[in-house]
Amino acid sequence: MKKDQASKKPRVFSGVQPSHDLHIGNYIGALRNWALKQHLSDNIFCVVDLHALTLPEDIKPEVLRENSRKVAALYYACGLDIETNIVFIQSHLHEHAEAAWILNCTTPLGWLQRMTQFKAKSEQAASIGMGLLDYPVLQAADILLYDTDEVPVGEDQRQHIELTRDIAIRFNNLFGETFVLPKAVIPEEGAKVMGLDEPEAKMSKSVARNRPGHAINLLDNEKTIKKAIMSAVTDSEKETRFEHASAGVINLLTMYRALTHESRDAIEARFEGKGYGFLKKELLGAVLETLKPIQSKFNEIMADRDGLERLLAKNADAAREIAAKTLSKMKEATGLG
Ligand code: AQP
Repeated sequence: MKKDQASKKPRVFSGVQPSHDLHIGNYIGALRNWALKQHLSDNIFCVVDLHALTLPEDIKPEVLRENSRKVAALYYACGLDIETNIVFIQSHLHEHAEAAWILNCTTPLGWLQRMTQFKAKSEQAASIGMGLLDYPVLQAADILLYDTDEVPVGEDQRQHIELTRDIAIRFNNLFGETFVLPKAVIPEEGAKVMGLDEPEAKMSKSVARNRPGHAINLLDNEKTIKKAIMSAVTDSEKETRFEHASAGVINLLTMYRALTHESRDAIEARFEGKGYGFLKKELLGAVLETLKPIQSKFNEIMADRDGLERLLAKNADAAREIAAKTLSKMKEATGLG
């Protein structure tokens, strides 16, 4: 499928749910990489608030609405250029839900029941709605509406992007070439940041909400961050080599590496024989240095609420122009409209 766009640069699309506070895993696994490579691509970044509704009892309406603005402001605060990136809120466009319905009709149920994120989240929730099962189809709609080539995400999303490709291939086979096939772009370092209090499980927004010390949130103050890092799970050894250390120590080393860009060898040499207290102190320094400018840029953007609302409305119009074309192709192909 050829892309109908003047730009030769690949189209990048990604998003984050404004479900709870964003953490350093979201930053290292996703947001930071969007900013680092933004000049190489033609970018669209979405705040996926429809996805955040998949566990509706988790979040109050006024909190969801406010979180969506905060996440958009954080995208910019983490380095996205305001002029060159389209940042918008998913529910500002009806095209996403409409495209998801059409894809629902062509996606076999078994594909969704196999998703590991669905299995994990449905085990944790007291009751689940259809939206949770359907989450990856809406995600596929998000991605496919924009003729996306690359989806920069953390490791946990790999399976969903593979499913998006399968959904696109099936639709193309059934109704003719309609979608570009996207691929996941996963960072080499920090693709899966683990919980500080439970280094066997990934750092997660929803877990962090009920467990202080699980995550470092991007908007946390210095005292909270220090407490979380200093009480991170390690072990009773002194091993600081990436290949030999325990899960908790590898997690600290990995975060340190992702934030400082130092080589593994340099990091192992720096921490050898020094004890975990020193590693934690150095990591704290790297985290604070990273988060300080992000927090001050975030506060600046949030202080001009009208400006932010205008920007999001303008970007929603720009996104709609692209999404509406693809949706209309989907309707044409399937005999709708
Ligand atoms: N621990 C992580 N390490 C590296 N990358 C991560 N991402 C999430 N957790 C980690 C990446 O962040 C982006 C946004 O994720 P999302 O909000 O869309 O959904 P998620 O993957 O389900 O994130 P969370 O933080 O775990 O939220 P909850 O608990 O609400 O589900 C994605 O690119 C993801 O890979």
